[in-house]
Order: sequence, then C-alpha cells, then structure tokens
Amino acid sequence: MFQKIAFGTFGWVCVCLLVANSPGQDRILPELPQTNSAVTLVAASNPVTGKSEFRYRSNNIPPVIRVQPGSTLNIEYKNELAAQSKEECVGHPCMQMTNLHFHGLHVSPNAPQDDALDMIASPGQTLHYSVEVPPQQPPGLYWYHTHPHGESYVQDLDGMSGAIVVEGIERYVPEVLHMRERILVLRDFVLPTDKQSSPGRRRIRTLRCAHVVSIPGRMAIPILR
Ligand SMILES: [Cu+2]
Repeated sequence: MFQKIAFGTFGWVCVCLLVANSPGQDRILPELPQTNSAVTLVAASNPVTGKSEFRYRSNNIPPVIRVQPGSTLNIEYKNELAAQSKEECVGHPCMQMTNLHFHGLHVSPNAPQDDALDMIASPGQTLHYSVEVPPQQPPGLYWYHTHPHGESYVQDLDGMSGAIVVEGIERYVPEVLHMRERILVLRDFVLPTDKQSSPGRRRIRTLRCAHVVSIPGRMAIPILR
C-alpha cells in the first residue's frame, strides 16, 4: 500500500519543475497555463482513454487560477462529458455528473459559490461559479477539484484538479518577492492491478501542491498544503 502511494505520487504528472540552475532543465516540463481572470473550464471525456479530464483553451492541462484576497473568482464550468461513461463508480457506470470544490478557501458553501451539494451539472449543462474570496484569506497555494458525491474519486484520480494561488505571500515572506516561482502539482493515480483491490483501497485521492520559489543556485522554498 505504501509503495503504491509513493509510486503514484512520483509516477504521475509533475506539472512543473522548480530548478533554475541549468537552462536545459527549464525545458523538461512546460509552464502551466495560468489565469487571473474569468475562467471557462470544460469537463470532457478523453477520446482515447475514456477518462474524465479538464479542458482549458483547447488543451487538457488544468490552469493555475490566481486570485487576490477580496476578489471574486468567476468560473464557467461546462459538462461536456460523454453521456455514457467507460468508467465505474461504486459498482456501476459513472453517471457523468460533475461540479467544482475550492479546497481550502474560506468561502460560502451556498450557490453560486462552493456548493458541492446542490450545484451539479449533468452532461450538456453548465455551472456558473462566482466565488468571493475574503480579504482575510491567507495567501498561498490551494486547489480545486471536482466533488460530485459517488463520482468525484474517479474524476479526481483521472486528474480533474488544479492549483489556486491566492496572491500576496510576499507580504508575509518578503524574501520571496523577487524569486522565481514554479507551481508543482503531484497527483496519485490507481495502478491497473488496483482493480483487484477493495473499494476502500482504490479510493486514493490525494493531491500534493507545492508553491515553489527559487533563484539560480539556491534551494527552493516549498510552501505545502
Ligand atoms: Cu477538497
């Protein structure tokens, strides 16, 4: 079990690398798309694997969403998942419902904010989020992921998660003001052999985020949640 988790953590998608020492190392992985304005996010089914994924600007790499404390996060979230799922949720084909949860943000649980119970989109439907980030929201790294009950563990393991950066960390740690930033997102995933495991063991849903700043020749400073 422990080995599987460790492998999953390191074996998946490291979206961005933090090293700045060598110009060549910068090209190992691309920069993540980032946005600080209204976002249109799409839930779609991968035509090859059948797995669920986020689409953003015609790509399937979830963006880093950057917000200021005291601002409003506007997201249009379209469910374009295939009506018939190739995946299994709790013993039956997934129903392809989806929504968003804003992990760690101190925001309202009522629609149109962080309402994971009543805001649900079936295929063909769109949700409109308008999330008011409080002025006292601590700066740092947070994340968003899907949260439809009974289905979210499959969607999250498919990779439907991304980072949220609440700006202003330099007010608390002035040393990072001129440092280079990299966002590191590591996700667990289920190995094929895990299909023989009990449901409890398959529900590994973990995302590790590292908000990283670095300068050439120095060790980076990760800020983990
Ligand atoms: Cu969460």
